[in-house]
Amino acid sequence: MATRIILRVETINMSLNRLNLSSVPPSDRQQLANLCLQFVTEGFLQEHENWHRRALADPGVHIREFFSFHRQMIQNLESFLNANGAGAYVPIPYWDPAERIPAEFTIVLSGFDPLRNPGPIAQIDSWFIPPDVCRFQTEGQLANSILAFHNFVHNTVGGVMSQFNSPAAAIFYPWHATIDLIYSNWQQC
Ligand SMILES: [Cu+2]
Repeated sequence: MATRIILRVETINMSLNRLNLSSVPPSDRQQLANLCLQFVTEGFLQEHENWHRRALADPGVHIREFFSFHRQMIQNLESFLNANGAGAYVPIPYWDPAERIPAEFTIVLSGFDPLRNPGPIAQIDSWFIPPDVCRFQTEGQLANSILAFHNFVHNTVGGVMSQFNSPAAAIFYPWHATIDLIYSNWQQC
């Protein structure tokens, strides 16, 4: 069931060409997961935390900037991969939370809390998949609506994924590639 829904995402979103993380060979996943953690800097974690603190204080920030802020993070990682001879991994594959996190992607930066639950977590509701996603009239409505599910996945995976330092988890990036895929699909409506 989950596979069928995600295949629709892939079909609709051919232009972006994000792969499902589960279809990437384990050796490539290992390399990409390591690169994701090499990309993380202290300053990057701080920037992410600052944004989330601002968004907690002003819910309007979440609604207006949720997609663009996280898209910028994914694009920064993709630029890093391109600059380090790993352009083959661009665009970052997405993770379907209806599938278990691949073992290679359960790693977190040393010193941060390990993940508690590799899933599977939950299916992405068909509201967020074309053609239904096109019923959202504005980016703010879509952001407002996806936020609870996005948070639920972070919190259920647990460990550092449920904290301000969630970008210290390798799976953060494929999970936000999924969020970005939903946003891209909506933009193409
Ligand atoms: Cu997130």
